[in-house]
Amino acid sequence: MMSWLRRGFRGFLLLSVAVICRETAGLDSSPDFGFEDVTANGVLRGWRVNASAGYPFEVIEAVRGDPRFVRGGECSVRLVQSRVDDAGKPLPGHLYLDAVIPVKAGARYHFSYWAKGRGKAGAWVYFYHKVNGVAGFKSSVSLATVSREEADGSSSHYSLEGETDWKKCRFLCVAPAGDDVTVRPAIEVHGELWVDDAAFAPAE
Ligand SMILES: [Ca+2]
Repeated sequence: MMSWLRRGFRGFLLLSVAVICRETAGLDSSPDFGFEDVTANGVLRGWRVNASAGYPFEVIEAVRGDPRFVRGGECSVRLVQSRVDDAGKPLPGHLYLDAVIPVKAGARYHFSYWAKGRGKAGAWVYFYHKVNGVAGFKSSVSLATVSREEADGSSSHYSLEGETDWKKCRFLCVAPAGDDVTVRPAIEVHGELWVDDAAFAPAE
């Protein structure tokens, strides 16, 4: 009898752990910061272009196995957007992380990624506020570069001139007030850039 009870209890524990793991995985959604989740047709599964808000790209192309253009893992992404408006102002593309990340009110984070190529590299975030369990849009913010010196004097973007080395592009994100706020970062590009190894982490 005791043995049966012990087995039953152990089974219950294992089942509980399995349920918790599944729920945790669902919450975190495992952001694809390395651009590694690519279909056989070369489509990135963990990132998307927000068609409703505009900011499309002429080319979004997963790059696999080319050491010149892949910094970490097996894949990176090539982004091309060269269009300008009637006044000659660049029309950048925005590539959005599919997952959303929980943030603490008022806390400072760095959103970063590595880029190479020729063009301008910026960043945006979309904040969502959960009300009654449903995540609703809260605000969108263009992120400032972490340091102007690092970004050649610009507070809004990095300029890449076709250097052969990867450049780390770092941006500061300050979470707004409120409970249950999540953030979706977006990579902003004008020109032709290869991007890899993104990260979103508390500022040191
Ligand atoms: Ca990668």
